[in-house]
Amino acid sequence: YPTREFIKQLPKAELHLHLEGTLEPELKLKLAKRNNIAIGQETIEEVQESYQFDSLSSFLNVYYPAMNVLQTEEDFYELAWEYLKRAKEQNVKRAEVFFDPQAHTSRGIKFETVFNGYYRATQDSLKLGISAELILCFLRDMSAESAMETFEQALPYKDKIAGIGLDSDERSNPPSKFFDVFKKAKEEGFRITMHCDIDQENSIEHIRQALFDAKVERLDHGTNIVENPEFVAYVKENNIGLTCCPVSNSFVVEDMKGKEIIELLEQGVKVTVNSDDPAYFQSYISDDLYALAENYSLTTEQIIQLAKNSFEIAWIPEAEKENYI
Ligand code: ES4
Ligand code: ZN
Repeated sequence: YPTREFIKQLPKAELHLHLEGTLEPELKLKLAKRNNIAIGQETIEEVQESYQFDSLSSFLNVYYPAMNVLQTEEDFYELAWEYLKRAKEQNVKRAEVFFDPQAHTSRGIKFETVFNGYYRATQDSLKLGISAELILCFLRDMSAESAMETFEQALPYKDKIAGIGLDSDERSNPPSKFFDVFKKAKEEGFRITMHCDIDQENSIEHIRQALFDAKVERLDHGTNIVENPEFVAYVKENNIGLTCCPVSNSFVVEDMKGKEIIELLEQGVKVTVNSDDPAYFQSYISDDLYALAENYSLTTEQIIQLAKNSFEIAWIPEAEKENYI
Protein backbone atom coordinates (compact mmCIF):
# COMPACT_ATOMS: atom_id res chain seq x y z
CA TYR A 1 0.00 0.00 0.00
CA PRO A 2 1.09 3.58 -0.64
CA THR A 3 3.03 5.72 1.83
CA ARG A 4 1.53 8.26 4.20
CA GLU A 5 3.17 11.03 2.19
CA PHE A 6 1.68 9.79 -1.09
CA ILE A 7 -1.78 9.73 0.47
CA LYS A 8 -1.32 13.16 2.00
CA GLN A 9 -0.32 14.85 -1.24
CA LEU A 10 -3.06 13.20 -3.29
CA PRO A 11 -5.68 15.85 -4.22
CA LYS A 12 -8.97 15.00 -2.54
CA ALA A 13 -12.44 16.20 -1.62
CA GLU A 14 -13.75 15.89 1.92
CA LEU A 15 -17.47 15.23 1.91
CA HIS A 16 -18.25 13.94 5.39
CA LEU A 17 -16.99 16.26 8.06
CA HIS A 18 -18.87 17.85 10.95
CA LEU A 19 -17.47 21.31 11.67
CA GLU A 20 -18.38 20.83 15.32
CA GLY A 21 -16.29 17.66 15.22
CA THR A 22 -13.15 19.66 14.45
CA LEU A 23 -12.96 21.25 17.91
CA GLU A 24 -9.37 20.47 18.92
CA PRO A 25 -8.59 20.45 22.67
CA GLU A 26 -6.39 23.52 22.23
CA LEU A 27 -9.16 25.59 20.67
CA LYS A 28 -11.69 24.33 23.19
CA LEU A 29 -9.52 25.64 26.02
CA LYS A 30 -8.88 28.93 24.24
CA LEU A 31 -12.58 29.58 23.64
CA ALA A 32 -13.55 28.49 27.15
CA LYS A 33 -11.14 31.07 28.51
CA ARG A 34 -12.20 33.80 26.08
CA ASN A 35 -15.89 33.29 26.84
CA ASN A 36 -15.55 32.54 30.51
CA ILE A 37 -17.13 29.11 30.30
CA ALA A 38 -16.40 26.53 32.97
CA ILE A 39 -15.67 23.24 31.19
CA GLY A 40 -14.10 21.29 34.03
CA GLN A 41 -10.79 20.86 32.19
CA GLU A 42 -7.70 23.02 32.33
CA THR A 43 -5.05 21.32 30.24
CA ILE A 44 -4.92 19.83 26.77
CA GLU A 45 -4.31 16.43 28.34
CA GLU A 46 -7.44 16.75 30.45
CA VAL A 47 -9.52 17.66 27.41
CA GLN A 48 -7.98 14.77 25.47
CA GLU A 49 -8.84 12.42 28.30
CA SER A 50 -12.45 13.55 28.13
CA TYR A 51 -12.49 12.73 24.37
CA GLN A 52 -13.07 9.03 24.98
CA PHE A 53 -15.91 6.86 23.78
CA ASP A 54 -16.76 3.39 22.59
CA SER A 55 -20.21 3.95 21.13
CA LEU A 56 -22.25 6.60 19.37
CA SER A 57 -24.10 7.60 22.51
CA SER A 58 -20.93 7.93 24.60
CA PHE A 59 -19.46 10.05 21.78
CA LEU A 60 -22.50 12.32 21.51
CA ASN A 61 -22.48 12.76 25.30
CA VAL A 62 -19.04 14.38 25.03
CA TYR A 63 -19.62 16.09 21.68
CA TYR A 64 -22.67 18.24 22.44
CA PRO A 65 -21.58 19.63 25.84
CA ALA A 66 -18.18 20.58 24.36
CA MET A 67 -19.98 22.98 22.00
CA ASN A 68 -20.84 25.31 24.90
CA VAL A 69 -17.53 27.06 24.33
CA LEU A 70 -18.82 28.27 20.93
CA GLN A 71 -20.58 31.57 21.56
CA THR A 72 -19.76 34.33 19.10
CA GLU A 73 -19.60 34.60 15.33
CA GLU A 74 -15.83 34.84 15.67
CA ASP A 75 -15.77 31.49 17.53
CA PHE A 76 -17.62 29.75 14.72
CA TYR A 77 -15.35 31.42 12.19
CA GLU A 78 -12.25 30.30 14.04
CA LEU A 79 -13.45 26.72 14.38
CA ALA A 80 -14.09 26.42 10.65
CA TRP A 81 -10.93 28.32 9.71
CA GLU A 82 -8.70 26.09 11.84
CA TYR A 83 -10.22 23.05 10.13
CA LEU A 84 -9.72 24.51 6.67
CA LYS A 85 -6.05 25.20 7.39
CA ARG A 86 -5.62 21.55 8.40
CA ALA A 87 -7.49 20.45 5.29
CA LYS A 88 -5.03 22.46 3.22
CA GLU A 89 -2.15 20.46 4.73
CA GLN A 90 -3.91 17.30 3.56
CA ASN A 91 -4.27 18.66 0.02
CA VAL A 92 -8.05 18.85 0.29
CA LYS A 93 -9.19 20.86 -2.74
CA ARG A 94 -12.88 20.75 -2.01
CA ALA A 95 -14.64 20.53 1.36
CA GLU A 96 -18.39 20.09 1.72
CA VAL A 97 -18.86 20.34 5.45
CA PHE A 98 -21.76 19.65 7.78
CA PHE A 99 -22.94 21.98 10.49
CA ASP A 100 -25.63 21.48 13.15
CA PRO A 101 -27.50 24.75 13.79
CA GLN A 102 -29.84 23.16 16.34
CA ALA A 103 -26.90 22.21 18.57
CA HIS A 104 -26.43 25.96 19.00
CA THR A 105 -29.89 27.52 18.63
CA SER A 106 -31.15 25.08 21.29
CA ARG A 107 -28.77 26.73 23.78
CA GLY A 108 -29.68 30.27 22.85
CA ILE A 109 -27.23 31.11 20.06
CA LYS A 110 -28.76 32.83 17.04
CA PHE A 111 -28.84 30.97 13.74
CA GLU A 112 -27.20 33.94 12.02
CA THR A 113 -24.30 33.98 14.50
CA VAL A 114 -23.50 30.37 13.65
CA PHE A 115 -24.10 30.77 9.95
CA ASN A 116 -22.21 34.01 9.41
CA GLY A 117 -19.11 32.72 11.18
CA TYR A 118 -19.00 29.47 9.27
CA TYR A 119 -19.87 31.07 5.96
CA ARG A 120 -17.14 33.69 6.21
CA ALA A 121 -14.57 30.94 6.79
CA THR A 122 -15.74 29.07 3.70
CA GLN A 123 -15.32 32.27 1.68
CA ASP A 124 -11.85 32.89 3.06
CA SER A 125 -10.87 29.31 2.25
CA LEU A 126 -10.55 30.31 -1.39
CA LYS A 127 -7.33 32.06 -0.29
CA LEU A 128 -6.06 28.62 0.72
CA GLY A 129 -6.99 27.15 -2.64
CA ILE A 130 -9.92 25.21 -1.17
CA SER A 131 -13.48 25.60 -2.32
CA ALA A 132 -15.71 24.99 0.66
CA GLU A 133 -19.47 24.64 0.95
CA LEU A 134 -21.83 24.21 3.88
CA ILE A 135 -24.36 21.40 4.33
CA LEU A 136 -26.96 22.10 7.00
CA CYS A 137 -27.88 19.03 9.05
CA PHE A 138 -30.98 18.47 11.12
CA LEU A 139 -30.50 16.65 14.40
CA ARG A 140 -32.63 13.54 14.02
CA ASP A 141 -33.03 13.10 17.78
CA MET A 142 -34.87 16.43 17.89
CA SER A 143 -38.43 16.84 16.67
CA ALA A 144 -39.63 17.20 13.10
CA GLU A 145 -41.07 20.59 14.14
CA SER A 146 -37.66 21.76 15.28
CA ALA A 147 -36.18 20.67 11.94
CA MET A 148 -38.89 22.62 10.12
CA GLU A 149 -38.18 25.72 12.23
CA THR A 150 -34.49 25.40 11.42
CA PHE A 151 -35.31 25.04 7.74
CA GLU A 152 -37.31 28.30 7.86
CA GLN A 153 -34.36 30.04 9.54
CA ALA A 154 -32.07 28.79 6.79
CA LEU A 155 -34.22 29.82 3.84
CA PRO A 156 -32.90 33.42 3.65
CA TYR A 157 -29.41 31.90 3.25
CA LYS A 158 -30.53 29.40 0.64
CA ASP A 159 -27.99 30.46 -1.98
CA LYS A 160 -25.15 30.03 0.49
CA ILE A 161 -26.03 26.45 1.49
CA ALA A 162 -25.01 23.53 -0.72
CA GLY A 163 -27.44 21.00 0.69
CA ILE A 164 -29.31 19.53 3.62
CA GLY A 165 -28.36 16.48 5.68
CA LEU A 166 -29.49 14.48 8.68
CA ASP A 167 -27.27 13.41 11.56
CA SER A 168 -27.05 12.63 15.30
CA ASP A 169 -28.61 9.58 16.95
CA GLU A 170 -30.30 7.37 14.38
CA ARG A 171 -31.84 4.92 16.82
CA SER A 172 -35.64 5.23 16.58
CA ASN A 173 -35.22 8.29 14.34
CA PRO A 174 -35.79 7.02 10.79
CA PRO A 175 -35.66 9.27 7.71
CA SER A 176 -39.47 9.06 7.53
CA LYS A 177 -39.69 11.27 10.64
CA PHE A 178 -38.39 14.13 8.46
CA PHE A 179 -40.07 13.47 5.12
CA ASP A 180 -42.08 16.72 5.23
CA VAL A 181 -39.11 18.97 5.75
CA PHE A 182 -36.96 17.13 3.20
CA LYS A 183 -39.77 17.36 0.67
CA LYS A 184 -39.85 21.13 1.19
CA ALA A 185 -36.08 21.31 0.95
CA LYS A 186 -36.23 19.48 -2.38
CA GLU A 187 -38.91 21.85 -3.65
CA GLU A 188 -36.63 24.77 -2.76
CA GLY A 189 -33.89 23.19 -4.85
CA PHE A 190 -31.63 21.91 -2.07
CA ARG A 191 -29.55 18.81 -2.59
CA ILE A 192 -30.14 16.09 -0.03
CA THR A 193 -27.93 13.65 1.83
CA MET A 194 -28.54 11.62 5.00
CA HIS A 195 -26.57 9.68 7.55
CA CYS A 196 -27.39 5.99 7.39
CA ASP A 197 -25.10 4.87 10.16
CA ILE A 198 -23.34 1.52 10.41
CA ASP A 199 -25.32 -1.49 11.66
CA GLN A 200 -28.20 0.51 13.03
CA GLU A 201 -31.38 -1.10 14.16
CA ASN A 202 -33.39 -1.21 10.92
CA SER A 203 -30.41 -0.11 8.82
CA ILE A 204 -31.80 -1.60 5.64
CA GLU A 205 -35.22 0.01 6.11
CA HIS A 206 -33.62 3.41 6.85
CA ILE A 207 -31.47 3.12 3.73
CA ARG A 208 -34.54 2.18 1.71
CA GLN A 209 -36.35 5.29 2.93
CA ALA A 210 -33.35 7.51 2.23
CA LEU A 211 -32.81 6.16 -1.29
CA PHE A 212 -36.31 5.55 -2.58
CA ASP A 213 -38.55 7.88 -0.57
CA ALA A 214 -36.36 10.89 0.24
CA LYS A 215 -34.30 10.37 -2.93
CA VAL A 216 -30.98 11.43 -1.49
CA GLU A 217 -28.04 12.18 -3.75
CA ARG A 218 -25.53 10.70 -1.31
CA LEU A 219 -25.52 8.39 1.70
CA ASP A 220 -23.33 9.30 4.65
CA HIS A 221 -21.79 6.02 5.85
CA GLY A 222 -24.40 3.73 4.24
CA THR A 223 -22.07 0.72 3.93
CA ASN A 224 -24.89 -1.62 4.97
CA ILE A 225 -26.13 -1.41 1.35
CA VAL A 226 -23.63 -4.19 0.71
CA GLU A 227 -26.22 -6.61 2.18
CA ASN A 228 -28.73 -5.79 -0.53
CA PRO A 229 -27.83 -6.25 -4.24
CA GLU A 230 -30.88 -4.23 -5.26
CA PHE A 231 -29.57 -1.19 -3.36
CA VAL A 232 -26.08 -1.67 -4.78
CA ALA A 233 -27.47 -1.72 -8.32
CA TYR A 234 -29.59 1.35 -7.60
CA VAL A 235 -26.77 3.51 -6.21
CA LYS A 236 -24.56 2.54 -9.14
CA GLU A 237 -27.20 3.38 -11.71
CA ASN A 238 -28.00 6.70 -10.08
CA ASN A 239 -24.42 7.70 -9.29
CA ILE A 240 -25.20 7.96 -5.58
CA GLY A 241 -21.99 8.17 -3.61
CA LEU A 242 -21.19 6.88 -0.14
CA THR A 243 -19.17 8.99 2.30
CA CYS A 244 -17.48 6.47 4.60
CA CYS A 245 -15.45 7.22 7.72
CA PRO A 246 -13.35 4.21 8.74
CA VAL A 247 -11.69 5.63 11.86
CA SER A 248 -14.99 7.01 13.15
CA ASN A 249 -16.48 3.56 12.59
CA SER A 250 -13.68 1.99 14.58
CA PHE A 251 -14.70 4.11 17.57
CA VAL A 252 -18.45 3.83 17.21
CA VAL A 253 -18.83 0.18 16.17
CA GLU A 254 -15.29 -1.10 16.80
CA ASP A 255 -14.85 -2.00 13.14
CA MET A 256 -13.56 0.22 10.31
CA LYS A 257 -15.89 -1.67 7.96
CA GLY A 258 -12.96 -1.85 5.57
CA LYS A 259 -14.13 -5.18 4.15
CA GLU A 260 -17.47 -3.66 3.21
CA ILE A 261 -15.86 -0.47 1.83
CA ILE A 262 -13.53 -2.49 -0.40
CA GLU A 263 -16.30 -4.84 -1.49
CA LEU A 264 -18.38 -1.84 -2.60
CA LEU A 265 -15.37 -0.21 -4.28
CA GLU A 266 -14.79 -3.42 -6.23
CA GLN A 267 -18.44 -3.53 -7.23
CA GLY A 268 -18.05 -0.05 -8.73
CA VAL A 269 -19.95 1.94 -6.09
CA LYS A 270 -18.62 5.50 -5.66
CA VAL A 271 -17.37 5.08 -2.12
CA THR A 272 -15.19 7.76 -0.53
CA VAL A 273 -13.15 8.02 2.67
CA ASN A 274 -13.63 10.92 5.07
CA SER A 275 -12.84 11.93 8.64
CA ASP A 276 -16.26 12.64 10.26
CA ASP A 277 -15.09 14.24 13.56
CA PRO A 278 -11.32 14.51 13.23
CA ALA A 279 -10.61 16.27 16.54
CA TYR A 280 -12.44 13.58 18.48
CA PHE A 281 -11.17 10.56 16.57
CA GLN A 282 -7.70 12.09 16.16
CA SER A 283 -7.73 11.33 12.48
CA TYR A 284 -7.81 13.78 9.59
CA ILE A 285 -8.75 12.62 6.10
CA SER A 286 -5.29 11.37 5.08
CA ASP A 287 -5.06 9.43 8.33
CA ASP A 288 -8.37 7.76 7.54
CA LEU A 289 -7.15 6.79 4.08
CA TYR A 290 -3.86 5.55 5.50
CA ALA A 291 -5.53 3.56 8.28
CA LEU A 292 -7.72 1.83 5.70
CA ALA A 293 -4.77 1.18 3.38
CA GLU A 294 -2.64 -0.21 6.21
CA ASN A 295 -5.29 -2.43 7.76
CA TYR A 296 -6.70 -3.82 4.53
CA SER A 297 -3.61 -3.69 2.28
CA LEU A 298 -5.13 -1.37 -0.30
CA THR A 299 -3.26 -0.88 -3.54
CA THR A 300 -2.17 2.53 -4.80
CA GLU A 301 -4.80 2.20 -7.53
CA GLN A 302 -7.55 1.68 -4.95
CA ILE A 303 -6.46 4.75 -3.00
CA ILE A 304 -6.41 6.80 -6.19
CA GLN A 305 -9.88 5.51 -7.04
CA LEU A 306 -11.18 6.60 -3.62
CA ALA A 307 -9.77 10.10 -4.14
CA LYS A 308 -11.17 10.23 -7.67
CA ASN A 309 -14.58 9.14 -6.41
CA SER A 310 -14.56 12.04 -3.94
CA PHE A 311 -14.48 14.56 -6.79
CA GLU A 312 -16.98 12.60 -8.86
CA ILE A 313 -19.65 12.61 -6.17
CA ALA A 314 -18.85 16.12 -4.89
CA TRP A 315 -21.49 18.76 -5.51
CA ILE A 316 -19.20 20.76 -7.74
CA PRO A 317 -20.98 22.46 -10.64
CA GLU A 318 -20.44 20.34 -13.78
CA ALA A 319 -18.69 23.19 -15.57
CA GLU A 320 -16.07 23.41 -12.80
CA LYS A 321 -15.48 19.69 -12.34
CA GLU A 322 -12.72 19.48 -14.90
CA ASN A 323 -10.64 21.86 -12.75
CA TYR A 324 -10.48 19.17 -10.08
CA ILE A 325 -10.21 15.78 -11.80
C1 ES4 B 1 -21.66 12.06 14.37
CL1 ES4 B 1 -20.18 9.79 14.48
C2 ES4 B 1 -21.67 10.67 14.32
N1 ES4 B 1 -22.82 10.02 14.17
C3 ES4 B 1 -23.96 10.71 14.09
N2 ES4 B 1 -24.03 12.04 14.11
C4 ES4 B 1 -22.88 12.71 14.25
N3 ES4 B 1 -22.63 14.02 14.31
C5 ES4 B 1 -21.32 14.17 14.47
N4 ES4 B 1 -20.71 12.99 14.50
ZN1 ZN C 1 -21.11 11.97 10.35
